[in-house]
Amino acid sequence: MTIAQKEIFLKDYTVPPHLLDEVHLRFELDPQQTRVHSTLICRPNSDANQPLRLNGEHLTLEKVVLEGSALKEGEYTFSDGILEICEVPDKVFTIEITTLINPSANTALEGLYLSSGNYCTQCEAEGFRRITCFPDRPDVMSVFTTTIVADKTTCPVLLSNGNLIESGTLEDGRHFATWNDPFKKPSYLFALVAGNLVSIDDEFTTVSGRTIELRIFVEEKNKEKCAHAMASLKKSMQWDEQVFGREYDLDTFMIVAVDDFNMGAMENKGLNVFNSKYVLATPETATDNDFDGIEGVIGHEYFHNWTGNRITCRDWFQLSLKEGLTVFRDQEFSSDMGSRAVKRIQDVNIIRSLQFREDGGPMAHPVRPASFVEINNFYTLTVYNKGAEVIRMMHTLLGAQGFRKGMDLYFERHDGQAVTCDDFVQAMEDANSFDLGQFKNWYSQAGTPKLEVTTSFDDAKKQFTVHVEQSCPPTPEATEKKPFFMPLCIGLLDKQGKVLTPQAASGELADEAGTVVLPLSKEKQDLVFTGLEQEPVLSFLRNFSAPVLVDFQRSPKELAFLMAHDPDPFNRWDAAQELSLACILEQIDEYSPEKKVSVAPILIEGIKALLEDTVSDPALLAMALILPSENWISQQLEVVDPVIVFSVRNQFREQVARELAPLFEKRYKSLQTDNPYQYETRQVGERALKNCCLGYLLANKTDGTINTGLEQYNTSDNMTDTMAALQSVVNADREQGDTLLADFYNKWHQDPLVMDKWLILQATCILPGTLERVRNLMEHEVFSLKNPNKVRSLIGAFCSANHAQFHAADGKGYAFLGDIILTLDPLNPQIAARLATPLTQWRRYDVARQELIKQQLKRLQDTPTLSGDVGEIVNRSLQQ
Ligand code: B3K
Ligand code: ZN
Repeated sequence: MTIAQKEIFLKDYTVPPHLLDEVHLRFELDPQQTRVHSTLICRPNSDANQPLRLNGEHLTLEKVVLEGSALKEGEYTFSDGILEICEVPDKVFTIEITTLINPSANTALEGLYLSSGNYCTQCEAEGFRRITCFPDRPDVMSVFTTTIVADKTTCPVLLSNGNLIESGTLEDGRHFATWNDPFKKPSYLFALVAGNLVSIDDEFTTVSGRTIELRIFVEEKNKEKCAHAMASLKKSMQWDEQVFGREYDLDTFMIVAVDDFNMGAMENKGLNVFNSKYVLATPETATDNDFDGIEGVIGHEYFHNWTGNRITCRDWFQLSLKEGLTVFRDQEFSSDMGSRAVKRIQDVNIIRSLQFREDGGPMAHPVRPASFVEINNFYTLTVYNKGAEVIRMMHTLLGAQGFRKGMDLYFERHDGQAVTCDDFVQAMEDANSFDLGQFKNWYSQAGTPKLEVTTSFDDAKKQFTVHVEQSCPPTPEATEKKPFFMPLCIGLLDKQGKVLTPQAASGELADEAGTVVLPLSKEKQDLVFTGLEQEPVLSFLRNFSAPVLVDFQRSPKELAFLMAHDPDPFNRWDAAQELSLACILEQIDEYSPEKKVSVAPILIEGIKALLEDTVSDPALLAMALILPSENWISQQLEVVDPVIVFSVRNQFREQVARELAPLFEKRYKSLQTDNPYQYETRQVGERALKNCCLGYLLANKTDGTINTGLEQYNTSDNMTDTMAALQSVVNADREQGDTLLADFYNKWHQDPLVMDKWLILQATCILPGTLERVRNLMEHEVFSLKNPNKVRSLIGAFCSANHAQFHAADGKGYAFLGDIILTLDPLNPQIAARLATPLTQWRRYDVARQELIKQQLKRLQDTPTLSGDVGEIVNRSLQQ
């Protein structure tokens, strides 16, 4: 049975029939019975007198008052999530609505809910309609004034968007606070927080000399863990001024950390609500990765103030307008704060391993989707990360200055508006007199383009030609694809490794690193370079200048040459990846359980050179030592057997570890230090390299290697080294691993974020028996199905990162996930739908696994009470 679902189309967009001049809200907070009074000053937005339609879900409607008189039954209807009042004045009018909601029963974590006893809200995308009846769409923007009334002892802190304009005490131990946000905003940016919180305060002086009060609100026990978040916030504010000329606009910027949150964080105007994972950190409790993540997410949400809040989306199809752009901005911020090349490699890994997979599956959709059933399912890698790549390509095509001109024009034109991706591109075009017409195919076509590349050299003409042929596979929305327009960054080297400064026959010149940016627009195109004495070595798609797959046949020797000589750090790393990928694929091809995997000598030599390299950035060396991910390897295969992929990659790693054991040990030792922990680029890179070496040392299972891990665990004074040691031991030896896990639990069981790490380590353990372990951990007191971080750490990690065991041939992993989705769906459909992602990929596997996965999908589809969230994923997955 297929559940009928309501699909919404971009082509059906119409302007809102009513706009709002003002919104006044009054919350009387109570865990079970919160009453919300809202007063809306409405204005008709068309000549034809249209009924007033407001969205309202999961609430009790108590009262509707139109222009001062209460409406009686029959004067309005309220069904299927719509409150409709047919007879409304054709001039400005007032409507008052009273609703009753139950925050304590809200396990979906959308709308108003409780986290650790504190009230908080999540309204994007459509959570506001769970609070009151409202035109809950992003193109209805208004000024909000919010009064919160609550018990003074349990809720000493009362927060909403904007500025505090009044507060005071009421009878019965209650108090109130009134907030006014002078900037017009859509309902999805509304926020309310109330509870027992403390704040860490600081300030920032803006470029124009205004002092902004910065406040981070947390539970009392966490107040020592906010220094890094605060420092990151100040850096973000300064960076946006320097790089984009954007100054903060309110007098206060507040962040609240909560433990129960469906995603990373939320950019509500002046009052960001964060998953505590992206706020709380000390060297003892958080890893370098966590510190990176906090800096990036604090930046991301802060940057939304201009790209998202001041200028917002007209409709949810335009989500990438704010998300792709803001991801691009946070990527640039992190690149400027740390190592640019490392950041680029991390971002490209996400695109290749995860976004390409999405693009190749049943959930594939363009950066600007054309339709959806549940918008929450479209907060995807495509909208966010591919969206950021699309912005990056414009940056590459127009240059940093041209891009900035486009951004300035965009802000100037659209401040205070709800706009479309077309408006953004138009600003870029107009500011630069650059035609981006064909470029817009990136917004409307799904799928990963593939470039087939060959080269030729004409001795007589001293001419080198790169032949490029682009294609894009069919995706659910279209079979025929128009060619994409993209920048190709290209470099040439001579056979001795010297960097050449090529000149394109079309006129483009190389920059100081020898990179030429050439636009590709045709299905088949020749890129010609002139004035070359000998045939050069091509360095193609430097810095991953377009989100495409490249099919360019190169010998291991050529890849090793580029690994050693390419001046583009990204391409040096990429050559290393491609070489290991080729070797691993060859072994997968020849796989038999009896045969030992062997590593090609040229690769061993390459890795040896990395370990002996004392000049390059240690962070980059660490990245180069990591073998291609199982996801990325799997994407190269016609039919995937995840058990074989894991086994070959793992044996490969063990073999490298064995052959180069003394070098791994030497490098590991050379990176030992007595310097106290600091989160600082050089140290982070050195720790990454050291811990990468540790991983290899323990992968070489000979006597005594485990002791190095045990020793690091016992002597470490920071979570980065502790986790690296713990992970290596847990994956090497069950008994010793269990001892350390017990010790770790004793030390940290009171810290939920550290316990998330404890769960992830166990869920991703490569030793046999992990599914059983995961099942047992679900019974453990630290686990809760109601907490998204716990679900992601235990179940999400097992199903999406432990490929070999999740995809065990007996299908038990699939059945386990099916059970969990069915249990979680009624509680939190958004998280349940996310968990279903691995099932969408069923077509990639062998027939036996396909059948087993389909059984689970059908079982979900046959569940009459299934949510629209999960239903959409399941239906799309099973569509032919
Ligand atoms: N805009 C939010 C995401 C909201 C997700 C709603 N399901 C966080 C962000 O991207 O900054
Ligand atoms: Zn965002």
